[in-house]
Amino acid sequence: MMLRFLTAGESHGPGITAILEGMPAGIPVSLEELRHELKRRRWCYGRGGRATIEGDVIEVTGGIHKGRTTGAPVSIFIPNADHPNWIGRESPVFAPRPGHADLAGAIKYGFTDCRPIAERASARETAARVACGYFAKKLLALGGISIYSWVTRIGPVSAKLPAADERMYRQDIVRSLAEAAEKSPVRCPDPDATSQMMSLIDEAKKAGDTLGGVFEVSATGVPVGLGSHVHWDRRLDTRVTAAVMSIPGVKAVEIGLGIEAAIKPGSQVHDEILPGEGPIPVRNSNRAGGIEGGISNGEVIFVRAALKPIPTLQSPLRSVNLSDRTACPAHAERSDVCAVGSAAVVAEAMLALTLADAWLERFGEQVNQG
Ligand code: EPS
Repeated sequence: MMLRFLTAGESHGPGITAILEGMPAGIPVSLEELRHELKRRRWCYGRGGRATIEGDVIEVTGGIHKGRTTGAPVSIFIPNADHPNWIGRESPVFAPRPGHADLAGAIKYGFTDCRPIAERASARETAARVACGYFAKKLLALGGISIYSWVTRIGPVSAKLPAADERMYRQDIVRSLAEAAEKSPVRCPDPDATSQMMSLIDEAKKAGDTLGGVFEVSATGVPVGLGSHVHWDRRLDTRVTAAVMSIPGVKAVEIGLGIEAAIKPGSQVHDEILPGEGPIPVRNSNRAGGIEGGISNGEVIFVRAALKPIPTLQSPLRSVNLSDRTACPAHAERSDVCAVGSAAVVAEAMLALTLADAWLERFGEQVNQG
């Protein structure tokens, strides 16, 4: 692994820390841009009060000198603005929330109070991933690679978008969908679907319920040859899907046609190879989603992921009080109703980190902007 990162910290603790190691020296970076990335993740329609409390102030305390990476580990601290409000007011979590890490974590680590599990399992940690992802994006940009995301579905409401075949193949469509998504409070490029999604979120909120959804994340400009067919863990599709699946709440990840590829005959799944005029043969479709045999094939990398509804329900499901084993409603506290738009931005970061790692494996020695 050429580029790796670790995070530490709890949702309501003093802050989240990340160390990103493997960034080459000399990559130009800006705190302004980094703050903008954090802002893109922080708020989408359906997030709770916490998103307005957090300013995602960021401190970069290592690995940068005069606006460029130095080649040393990049160290990042994102203080939790909500931490001071939490001191002395933290409540125990005795009734694990179905769908949350609460119960399995409490049993595994020997707690009756699930609070320590809940705090670390919180998606607050993804702020640090987005910060690390920013650096990966900057590296990829030097190689002409850009990352985009948008939301296609929230609960039962689906966006009307160009056909999947087209959005996987055409870079201009990818870019325009992402541009439109940037203007939507739920990160959905379809304005009609956006309004319906927002109403649905309002209804879910009123009912004390939560909503999941589907987002797509893609990378353009990816050269042929990232990843490898030679071992399962070097395959780019293995790495991309694991990275996206690691986002809290993600339950399914597809590349290209994904599950649909199992339903159609081969003649409608595989992308024909045509002579073209350039140095390598060309394609006129991209149902593979830019990866064949575990190797990037030069087309748009196209990933789709499904996020389950958030497990903290204000009208809670049934649970058990772990301190006395009596039946009771699951723990409820302030939370988000829907965070699919934020998860899409986190997926951009995870895709960027994965591609940057694979890119450095292939081209690393050629990078030095210093
Ligand atoms: C989260 C619950 C909510 C989210 C939080 C993740 O926080 P709180 O319980 O303080 O209202 O807003 O996400 C963030 C703070 C963030 O920045 O993403 C959870 O339980 O996972």
